[in-house]
Amino acid sequence: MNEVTALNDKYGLPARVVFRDGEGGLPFVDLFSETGRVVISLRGGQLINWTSQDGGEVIWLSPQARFAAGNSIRGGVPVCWPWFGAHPQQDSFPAHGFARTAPWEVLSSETSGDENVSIEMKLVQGDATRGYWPYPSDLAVRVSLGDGLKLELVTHNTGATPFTIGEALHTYFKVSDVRKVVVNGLDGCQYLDKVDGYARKRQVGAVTFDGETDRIYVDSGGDCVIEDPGLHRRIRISKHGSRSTVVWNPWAEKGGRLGDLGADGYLNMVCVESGNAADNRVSIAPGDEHRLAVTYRIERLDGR
Ligand code: TA6
Repeated sequence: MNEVTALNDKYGLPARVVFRDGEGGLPFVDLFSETGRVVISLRGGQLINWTSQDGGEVIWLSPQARFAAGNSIRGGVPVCWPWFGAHPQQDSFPAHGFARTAPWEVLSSETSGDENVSIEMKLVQGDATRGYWPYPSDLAVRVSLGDGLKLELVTHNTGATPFTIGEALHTYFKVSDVRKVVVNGLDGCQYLDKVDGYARKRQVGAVTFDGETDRIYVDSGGDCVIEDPGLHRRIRISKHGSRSTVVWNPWAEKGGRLGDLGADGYLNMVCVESGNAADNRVSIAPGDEHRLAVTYRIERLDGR
């Protein structure tokens, strides 16, 4: 019996939770609700698309995304764990940790009425990952589709020593034209400007985009809102257990160099990432859990 068949037998729910062979032969799972649909890759535990009944495509996936083993998938919601960005000591370690390229296993799936459907997955750790992360730990992701889309990232310290993580749900949102959107909710927040040598600056007003933008806003726990007049919508981002917000758009030159964003892909995406990075990394005591939760909701600008 192949993996997808076994997954459907154990966790599939007809017309609501359906496992299938996706791009690159990766096991994918589709979650269906009357409010929309999400697609998840079990490699990386990564949501790769969310289409809302009333808002169209919300989470962006690069047309040039690579699904081969070892590659991170460009777009969706990559899971950055147990560090964010470059590893603090080991240059050879993968950027944003190893969770997003590792296999994940399904823990459970469930539905509640026609609107709510969810799945819980767990990172597979072992000999292949211990060299990166020796600490006994569990990492789970829960994806819940219903009134909006909720993602939860739960780290459990199952060992006898404390450890410190950096993390983020590195979400790529689809926008009409990044030059015409703004991100509200970060006014007054301090940020590290990666485009300017990680200089510490303070946000004034809304975040706008007219070039490469790569900022870690620290001590930023409030809602953010992506205002997109071109798509007649705003996307509200509400979070708990996350003190950092990362805003990223590579713009044309870096976007072209990435090789999997497409020539003009930068125009139709913006990352607003909920995490704990830089000053906000999280220390977890033995036996304790840390939960990062974020909910995305669409609001129509034209009142429809
Ligand atoms: O979250 C922003 C960032 O750290 C950028 O500096 C850029 O590296 C981006 O992540 C994408 O990283 P990736 O390793 O997925 O190409």
